[in-house]
Amino acid sequence: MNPQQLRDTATTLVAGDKGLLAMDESNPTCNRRFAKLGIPQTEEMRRAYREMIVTTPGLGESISGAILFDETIRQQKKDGTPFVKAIADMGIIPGIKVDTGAKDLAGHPGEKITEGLDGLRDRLAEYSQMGARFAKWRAVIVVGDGIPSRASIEANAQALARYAALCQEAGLVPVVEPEVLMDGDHNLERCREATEEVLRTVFDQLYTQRVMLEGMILKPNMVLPGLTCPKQETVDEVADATVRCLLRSVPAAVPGIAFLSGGQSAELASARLNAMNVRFKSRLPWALAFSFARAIQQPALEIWQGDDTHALPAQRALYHRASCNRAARRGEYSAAMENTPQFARPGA
Ligand code: 5MM
Repeated sequence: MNPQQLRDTATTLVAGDKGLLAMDESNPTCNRRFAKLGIPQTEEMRRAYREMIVTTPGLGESISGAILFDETIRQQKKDGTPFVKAIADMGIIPGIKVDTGAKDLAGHPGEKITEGLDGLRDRLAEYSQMGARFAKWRAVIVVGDGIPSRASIEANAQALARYAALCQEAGLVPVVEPEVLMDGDHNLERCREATEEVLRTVFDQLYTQRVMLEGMILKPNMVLPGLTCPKQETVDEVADATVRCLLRSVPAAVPGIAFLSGGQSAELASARLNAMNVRFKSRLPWALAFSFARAIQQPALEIWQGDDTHALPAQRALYHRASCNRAARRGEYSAAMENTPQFARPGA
């Protein structure tokens, strides 16, 4: 482990107004998203889709790091250029998802535990050799009747901390992602309560496992009402609740917080991130950035539809969403940007 290198990588990932692009959907998740649009669920289609993403001109203006899946980090562009090189050539730091998925937690119906610690040291060494400089692990916390349980919170927090310690040993910056799901009719306060408990437990475990906080990134959910909760708070109320929760639970030594989008619409995710930066940026110890998958990719995927003749408009949509989120980091995003052609760089 080289502490200075870890610090430098973590700081670079959240520097300025850039953020992360999560393009680490596992094959089942990617296939599910393809199936909804009638796109064939094959390895070649997944490769072609990822090629469309990594060849988007100007993506590096807004994106500091891209999280890949195991299949993707081993793939190349049609001309033989490895994706890792294509990404690095745009000034984007390659990263890798290293968990092997959320499974049912024994004895706790409805709850999940993320797996992937077995053999992780060797996998990290391989990914590092392939050019990855950071890694990601996602824990899934379900909110419902009587859950999340302490068992699920503690087991997931301990796995996140053990993963993070192994990453730093291997010279990779851990992106620590405890996701409190939006699914359900719980209200914003319930999400705040669960998120705060989860984050406090995660940082307790990170301390126990001797993880260097300056060399990591936190990737949490925003504090939101459940998707089917009748009361949906305003953008500013969500921003306030999220920042208040983070101030109570995230140590100042962490360089950056990069939110997941979690199923919010792309526009809402940008608006909420923007509101946090408008209202609090100058008073926060850490950067507030993004690490979105759906909220950056979904419009582009819907345009691409598995047809490479749609690549250019799809890339425009991707570039546009990345640019909107870059503006949100500065606190300069507005709904009006959704209709301006200013962000349409690809092929402009
Ligand atoms: C929560 O998912 C992460 C962020 O994506 P969204 O911004 O769409 O919420 C993402 O990195 C996630 O880990 C992958 O897309 C899904 O991974 P799996 O392993 O579930 O396929």
